[in-house]
Amino acid sequence: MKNNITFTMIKPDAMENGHAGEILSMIIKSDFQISALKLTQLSKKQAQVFYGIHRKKPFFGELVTFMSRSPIIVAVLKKKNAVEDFRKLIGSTNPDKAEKGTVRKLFATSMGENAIHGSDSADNAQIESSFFFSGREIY
Ligand code: 3AN
Repeated sequence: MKNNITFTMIKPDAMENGHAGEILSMIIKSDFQISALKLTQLSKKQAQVFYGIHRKKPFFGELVTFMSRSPIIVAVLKKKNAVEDFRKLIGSTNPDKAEKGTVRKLFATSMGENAIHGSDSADNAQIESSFFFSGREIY
């Protein structure tokens, strides 16, 4: 059961705009079980490390500034086929292309400020969960 967890962040834009409660409700109603949850704020340095894979991209500086500007909610979610099902729930990176009813269609304002993160693979779900939570914080 390697692919039964995913990792998510409710990003600064969604937090600032008061959408956290509604997003958590969508997640729970979609049958994801919350295995770990916390409110935190990334430093610029931590955001650079978390998004290290994008460091050569033109939007990297903007991404790091955005992700560190306000507190975020981070969570580990459990469900069969979690990574794929969660990517469906959040929708495309570009909110204009996101399907109706997805989190990004409802709450994202742009490609950069797109409300929510979801891991793109089971391996990354593990890595990203460990970035924020110790083993004993994941239930
Ligand atoms: P996703 O979050 O859908 O997996 P990634 O991994 O390609 O998308 O990108 C990570 C984050 O980088 C996105 N969630 C978004 O905040 C930002 N990002 C991606 N592409 C762009 C872009 N073209 N312009 C600005 N920010 C971007």
